[in-house]
Amino acid sequence: MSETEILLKVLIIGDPNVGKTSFVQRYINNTFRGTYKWTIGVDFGLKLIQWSPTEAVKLQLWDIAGQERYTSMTRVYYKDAFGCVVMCDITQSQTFKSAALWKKDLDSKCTLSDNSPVPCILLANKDDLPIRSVSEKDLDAFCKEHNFLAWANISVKENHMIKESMKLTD
Ligand SMILES: Nc1nc2c(ncn2[C@@H]2O[C@H](COP(=O)(O)OP(=O)(O)OP(=O)(O)O)[C@@H](O)[C@H]2O)c(=O)[nH]1
Ligand SMILES: [Mg+2]
Repeated sequence: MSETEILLKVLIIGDPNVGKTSFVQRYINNTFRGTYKWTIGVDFGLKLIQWSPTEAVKLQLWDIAGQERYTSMTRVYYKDAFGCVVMCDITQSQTFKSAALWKKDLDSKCTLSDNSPVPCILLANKDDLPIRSVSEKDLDAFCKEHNFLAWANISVKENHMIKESMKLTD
């Protein structure tokens, strides 16, 4: 039986230090490193998902450095994206404000081929920490206001909701 393989480009964006690279490493290699080494430009990850006996999906993850929001390179990185994860840190309310700016930046520079917005989910990382700067009610409202398909609390450190989050649609 021949197998169909589809390549899909998924962006991972959000402020520096929210855990984007950690998320990609956890999702692909199931590893976690407690120290911070900021990304320069963009890193890539590849995850193969067996969708059905005859169909495989290759997710090409574009892990974009948080510092890049202030550069014009984002337009180049966003090109041909099929979906997007915007990540924030539940202990840092500023990272939610930035998530809205990242989403605006994406929507202003990139759409799907039918001109509709690139589907985006919001992941609130570091759920293992005791400090919470944004309530779940606020997150619901934030998602509706900024047109995210869905949101989830995750902890890359504790491997909580990582695989599940990549299947979120609503
Ligand atoms: N407590 C806790 N720390 C985390 C979690 N995920 C990531 N971190 C830590 O947060 C820091 C930043 O993680 P990175 O994944 O490098 O952040 P980034 O978003 O890729 O940052 P830039 O590359 O600068 O954009 C590191 O010290 C991680 O160990 C988590 O779920 N819980
Ligand atoms: Mg990084």
